[in-house]
Amino acid sequence: MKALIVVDLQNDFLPNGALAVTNGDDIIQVINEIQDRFDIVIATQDWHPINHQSFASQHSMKAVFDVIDLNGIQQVLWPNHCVQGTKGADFAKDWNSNCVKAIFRKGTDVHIDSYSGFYDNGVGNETGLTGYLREKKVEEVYVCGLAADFCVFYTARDSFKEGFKTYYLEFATKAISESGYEEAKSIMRDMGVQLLLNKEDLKV
Ligand code: VGL
Ligand code: ZN
Repeated sequence: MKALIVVDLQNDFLPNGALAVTNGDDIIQVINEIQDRFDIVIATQDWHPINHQSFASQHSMKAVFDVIDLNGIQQVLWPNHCVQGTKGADFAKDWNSNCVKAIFRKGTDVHIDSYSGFYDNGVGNETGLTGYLREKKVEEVYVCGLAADFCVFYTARDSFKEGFKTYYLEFATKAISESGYEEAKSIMRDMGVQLLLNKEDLKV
């Protein structure tokens, strides 16, 4: 079975969103086009409580994009984003999300961030995604969405680590930082994640 994981395709990561990814909306159409070819479509949803500790607003004397030590883990401080139940946390309205079979919410624990759809940044708590994929007899995982250098990268990395043949859809993701994106791609190449640059490279 082949699964498509659409990572955090939410308003706050689109232009005018709280943590806007440049041209983030450009990928919606291609995701709409390819998603029907997969046996299962799964979404992740960044879903933070209002006082989440990854928010710069929760730390005095700190600014957005500062890096701090949060309970022993390096943490980039973000603007408030994807707050539970807000419009910013909703899926992009132009995305046909009707085909989504399961949604895995992450970043719900106030004390720790969760870039990956599989487990939090401390690799403590699982979302249940691994178990779900195994239950559904998934062997190949295709990852797209936002943002390329954070949640899409970590989700692809952990999918590979969990033993799934993993494809990272470069044509269906956009990055927050271009240098971070280059580094993420080089790590994935070295690991064995398959990077697909163009839609035509997708043999599904
Ligand atoms: C993300 C930063 C903070 C992402 C989520 O979806 O890539 N990035 N929260
Ligand atoms: Zn977040």
